[in-house]
Amino acid sequence: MSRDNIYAQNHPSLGAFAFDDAVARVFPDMIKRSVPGYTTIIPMIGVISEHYAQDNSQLYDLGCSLGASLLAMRNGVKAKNCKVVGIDNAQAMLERCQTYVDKDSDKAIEAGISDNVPVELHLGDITRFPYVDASVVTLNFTLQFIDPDKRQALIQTLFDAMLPGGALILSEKICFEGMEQTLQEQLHWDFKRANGYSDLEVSQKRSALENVLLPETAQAHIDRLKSAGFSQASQWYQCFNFTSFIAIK
Ligand code: GEK
Repeated sequence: MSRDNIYAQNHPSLGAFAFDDAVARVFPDMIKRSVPGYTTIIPMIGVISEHYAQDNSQLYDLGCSLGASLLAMRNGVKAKNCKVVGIDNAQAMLERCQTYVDKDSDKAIEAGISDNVPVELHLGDITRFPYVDASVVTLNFTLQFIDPDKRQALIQTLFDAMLPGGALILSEKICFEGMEQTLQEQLHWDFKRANGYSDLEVSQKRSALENVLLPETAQAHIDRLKSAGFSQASQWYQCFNFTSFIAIK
């Protein structure tokens, strides 16, 4: 796995963070060392997918990157006649994702698994995709990159495309009211330093993400999910300022 050292040198004119080729190349290392709880959340997405996938339905992974959450979904599903659909608008990410999916398919063939769930990858904007018959929808740290004014419409589209009893998994960096913001933010930076990032890397990455990754409070997410119509919406996981929600139709 290539090590992320994108922000290790001083960048005098720092551009906004983008999911380009340099990021795609180091992404597995970057996300594991930057997002507290990521390595717990991924396998749990498999567990949740197994529970909520319905026969003859689609499972969607929005902002699938290199396919970590997508493959957890694929390998969790036990329901019959399902398909997993991954969507991402970064070509560099999706091309690498295809190679991970192919490796996963080869492993299944070698293991003699004949009913491996088919995967379809689409290069495109998650706010414009024609979703249908969804039993499980995952946004694993993706909604935070969508224009806040478009978030309600996206969640509503997903709710409308979901089958009764379907589940939406939403993982996000969140913000807090008052002193808790400072506390959680500092613990996140400590986490990054404990994982080998320098102060310069932490501070340059923070500046690059400003106006690109826009966190909201946990309550704002719950309110949005409820107002879209989900009968139940709650946090199932939190580590510092990173959390995951589950919403049931
Ligand atoms: C994982 N789920 O490893 N349309 C499509 N894709 C988008 C859009 C958009 N409008 N905006 C951002 N993306 C993954 C991790 S990363 C999270 C998800 C992170 C894509 C973007 O290209 C990137 O691949 C992904 O959303 C977010 O479980 O880097 O913190």
